Amino acid sequence: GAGEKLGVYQSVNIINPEDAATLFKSEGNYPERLTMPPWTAYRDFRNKPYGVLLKKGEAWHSDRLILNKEVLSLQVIDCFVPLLNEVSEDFVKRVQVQIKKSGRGRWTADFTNELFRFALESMCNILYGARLGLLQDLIDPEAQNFIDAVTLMFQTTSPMLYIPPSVLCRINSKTWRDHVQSWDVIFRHADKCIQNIYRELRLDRKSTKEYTGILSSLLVQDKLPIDDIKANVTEMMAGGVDTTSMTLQWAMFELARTPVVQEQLRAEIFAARQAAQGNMLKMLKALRLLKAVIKETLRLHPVAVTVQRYTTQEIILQDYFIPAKTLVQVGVYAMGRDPKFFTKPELFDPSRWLKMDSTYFRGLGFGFGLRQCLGRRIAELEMQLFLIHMLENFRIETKRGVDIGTKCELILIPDKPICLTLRAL
Ligand code: HEM
Ligand code: 2DC
Repeated sequence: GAGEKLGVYQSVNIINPEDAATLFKSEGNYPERLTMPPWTAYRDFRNKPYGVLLKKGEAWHSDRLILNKEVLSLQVIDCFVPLLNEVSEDFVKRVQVQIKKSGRGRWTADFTNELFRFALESMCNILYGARLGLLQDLIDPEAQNFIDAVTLMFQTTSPMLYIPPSVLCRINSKTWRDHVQSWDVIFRHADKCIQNIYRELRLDRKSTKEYTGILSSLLVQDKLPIDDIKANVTEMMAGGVDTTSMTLQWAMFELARTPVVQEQLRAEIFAARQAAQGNMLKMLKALRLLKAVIKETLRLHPVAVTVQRYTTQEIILQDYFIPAKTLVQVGVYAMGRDPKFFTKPELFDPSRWLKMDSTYFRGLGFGFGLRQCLGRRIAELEMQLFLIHMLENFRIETKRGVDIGTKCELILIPDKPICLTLRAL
């Protein structure tokens, strides 16, 4: 555990699952990760409240408990299935139309923006219980602006990570201005969506039996002040675009490069579909390989290069005493590619997750514990349903021998466009 000085931060970096276990088991009731000065600076600058992403201590804890019930709990995620399922089905229809148009039985493209649109449409359908129509040919330019703003927001974060917020604002650099502008677009568009639902809810209380999305559920419950609801819904709407879409793109790329696994997965899906007789919840329970495919994708292609915590007490890692209040970073990307923890790490082999004798603290793609990804269950479901429908309808192919690396634009993304071919089965 060598200490490294990075700008103004000092951190201890670890990659051993046992060390990660020691760290997370002592994280306490209010775990904190590395602060994001540009993100908090924007909110302070515009006088906007923080959501759970940026809150700390008891304020974070109480909001997080309320949100967990609406977003992460086992009871509520079943409500998401029909909402996410229809978006995936519409994506398939869109691909089918494109294939017909091509006249060649296939569609070859860089699917980045298609997947951004899919991810935002999915997220909004569960947040607002309403479709934005992003899987049509012509989409609302404001939605596209929102998508582009999230990307630019991430891009402009990294260069400012180690600059104190007060300085950021004072120097008024191009990066800072772009950053402010992208958050402005994000908040304005989210606010518009939120206002629509808010108004609807006050006019006519829709049939209360049907599930109408996370936002109306939060509004009806009335446990969080409206400004906090807005802050959190905005974070979820923005957090749900690049994360799941990039992971899905990597998953399709790996499945295209490993046709044997793709066929096994397709077989599992067909069998589960038959056995479940149209009961999607039952079907999802049976898909063990599918879940392993997603874990394996996040092992090789995590969204977050590290998961970090400030220690709350002294701990021992590899014989080193780590004092309280030290920033410790678990190198999730490095761990996933280390032969000490994964045999033949370069191989895309989802079955390793089914037969490995120990997966102990090896699957950290969504972080860990009380502070883990709030959108984890949504992301998992969304990605599972997408892959189910895609594999039931198309063969995924890619050119042989094209190597795609990874670059960091705050989140990890492909270093060049990934070209995929979807062929009607
Ligand atoms: C936090 C990954 C999708 C919202 C995180 C963290 C990771 C992560 C690693 C930090 C967790 C920690 O420190 O332990 C991912 C991945 C995703 C994904 C890999 C998809 C493949 C989403 C989605 C949403 C979302 C769809 C929208 C609901 C959040 C929020 C936090 C968070 C709000 C902060 C939670 C807190 O501080 O309490 N995510 N995420 N994420 N994520 Fe995600
Ligand atoms: C970036 O060194 C690299 O889920 C830094 O949905 C350490 C670090 C800290 C926090 C991580 C961040 C990295 C990557 C992006 C993450 C973020 C926590 C949440 C965020 C992983 C690894 C993300 C993408 C959220 C973003 C929500 C936002 C759009 C409102």
